[in-house]
Amino acid sequence: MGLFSKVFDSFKKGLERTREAVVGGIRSMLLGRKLDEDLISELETKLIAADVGQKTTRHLIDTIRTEFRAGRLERGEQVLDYMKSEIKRMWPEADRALRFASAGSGPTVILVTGVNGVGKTTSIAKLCRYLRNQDKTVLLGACDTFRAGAVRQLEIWAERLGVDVVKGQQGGDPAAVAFDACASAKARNVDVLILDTAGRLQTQDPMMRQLAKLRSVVTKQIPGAPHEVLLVLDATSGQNALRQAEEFGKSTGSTEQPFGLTGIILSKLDGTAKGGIVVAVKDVTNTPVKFVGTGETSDDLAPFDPDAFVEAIFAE
Ligand SMILES: Nc1nc2c(ncn2[C@@H]2O[C@H](COP(=O)(O)OP(=O)(O)OP(=O)(O)O)[C@@H](O)[C@H]2O)c(=O)[nH]1
Ligand SMILES: [Mg+2]
Repeated sequence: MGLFSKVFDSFKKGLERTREAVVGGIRSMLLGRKLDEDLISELETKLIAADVGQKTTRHLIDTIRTEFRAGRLERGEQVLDYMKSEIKRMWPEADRALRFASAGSGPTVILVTGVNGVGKTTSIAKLCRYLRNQDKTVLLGACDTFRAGAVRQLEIWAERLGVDVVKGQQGGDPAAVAFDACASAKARNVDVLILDTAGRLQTQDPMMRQLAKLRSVVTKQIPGAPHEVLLVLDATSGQNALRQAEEFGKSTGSTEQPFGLTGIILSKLDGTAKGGIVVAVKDVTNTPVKFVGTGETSDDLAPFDPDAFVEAIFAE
């Protein structure tokens, strides 16, 4: 199966609830109808309900209205196609790929963060599998020393995936674990080190400072690292996820340095009818969604592909 169709299938599966509950409604509302001002207003309400965000909804509705008044859009069917192409145009090609250390300056370090229970550890297992499928060697660092059972959870994944974990003391300093993990990744010459961190609220200052400290330890150990700082957002939390993206994005951590998020993993897309949030995240942050999680196994991760996403969400 080609990569596009594989990604398309996983999006289609993951977006089933969104498609049925929300986009299905938009489709049946539009099909067979002549476009008029009433239909445009109905569409606006549905798009807001689909969680695609205020900004994108406004953009779509404004352009549809302009096209309608100019006589270029006349029927509901045309509106569907028009929305598809407009939404696809939102994402630039360049910024979605994972950034790796340049040759000879490795290992690549990926730091994963987010609030409690959003799916950080599971996403790390998925990412690990994804990288292993590309023949990369991976090491995990268990920097969640806070929650009892967190290290064990990561170890269970690591055993299944056949990779090693660097860990420290329960309750110990996560930055110390990060230090050891970097040293070990260098000594073993692995391609990628992924660091798991404890869940934290963007409003918890000490926890955010701890994260900034961890980050600077990594940078001291491996210049240029972390190459990726990925924020995991739980798609089922809707508008709340958007607020987290905003806050983590501008969180200073060390008070003078922006924290430097490089990407978003949007998890649990399979468990929600709020799939439109992929579009809304683009609205409120400049941080690209790099991956989406569509289930609980290590295979349920897909690189975010706007074309596949839009085709899947509008599929019949
Ligand atoms: N359906 C579904 N469930 C997911 C997905 N990703 C994670 N989960 C589930 O979400 C729950 C929490 O996942 P974790 O990976 O432990 O989340 P976490 O962010 O590491 O949690 P803390 O370390 O406690 O902050 C688990 O039951 C996972 O199986 C996903 O994409 N889809
Ligand atoms: Mg965790």
